[in-house]
Amino acid sequence: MADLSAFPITKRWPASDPTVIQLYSLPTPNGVKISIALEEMGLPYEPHLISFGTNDQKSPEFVSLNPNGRIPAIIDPNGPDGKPIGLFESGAILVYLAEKTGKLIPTDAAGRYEVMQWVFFQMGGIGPMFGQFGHFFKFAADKVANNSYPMERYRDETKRLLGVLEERLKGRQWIMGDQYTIADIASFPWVRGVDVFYGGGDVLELAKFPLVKDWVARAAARPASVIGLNVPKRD
Ligand SMILES: N[C@@H](CCC(=O)N[C@@H](CS)C(=O)NCC(=O)O)C(=O)O
Repeated sequence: MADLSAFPITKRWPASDPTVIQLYSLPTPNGVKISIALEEMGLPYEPHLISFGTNDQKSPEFVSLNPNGRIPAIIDPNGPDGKPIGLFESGAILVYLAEKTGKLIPTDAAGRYEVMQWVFFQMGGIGPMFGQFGHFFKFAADKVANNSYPMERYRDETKRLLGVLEERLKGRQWIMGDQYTIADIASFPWVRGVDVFYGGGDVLELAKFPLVKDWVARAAARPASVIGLNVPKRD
């Protein structure tokens, strides 16, 4: 039986089955990347709900696994050399899981770097910029009522990034062409999120990005996404 007692997070969120991957998350655009990938890969895992309502992500137990105090994070009891490993940052977790299973990533070296490039594009561009757009458009709209600059800046940057995706998807079903990969899983929940969570579809003129819209619909309809988009279940 795997021993996860070295991870203080397991005191507050105990593993009922310590032999499977422990996922600490919430169904947000970053959180669902990992549940969707785990579902696609068919890896057994145990989800633990990290509630923002009670600031669980800043608790000492959670911060012991992710010093950055943000979801998602995992523990894999069967990490490299058969030893348990804890990981945070969704991009790092996606790459780890893809390399562990050999799934959702091309087998050739050039293809692997190409996937990494699009995963990093999401991590450095889409995630932070779309997140700031959502902040100023939805959550802090009252704070910038007299200054349209922050909202406009992130709206325009979000649209620019959507344009980059639109261009990439010309003649391609998925970001890497025929193969569905962690690059799609990294990005589609964010594009879906600016519409579904933030209600920004009209302001961002999503209709002007038809290939992106169809790609999100295709990715979200996959059986693994239908499940993963709602894991862990909210209270
Ligand atoms: N770069 C990080 C970002 C993680 C992140 O921002 N997570 C958000 C949810 S989508 C979060 O935990 N927010 C809570 C907080 O900031 O307190 C990753 O991709 O894992």
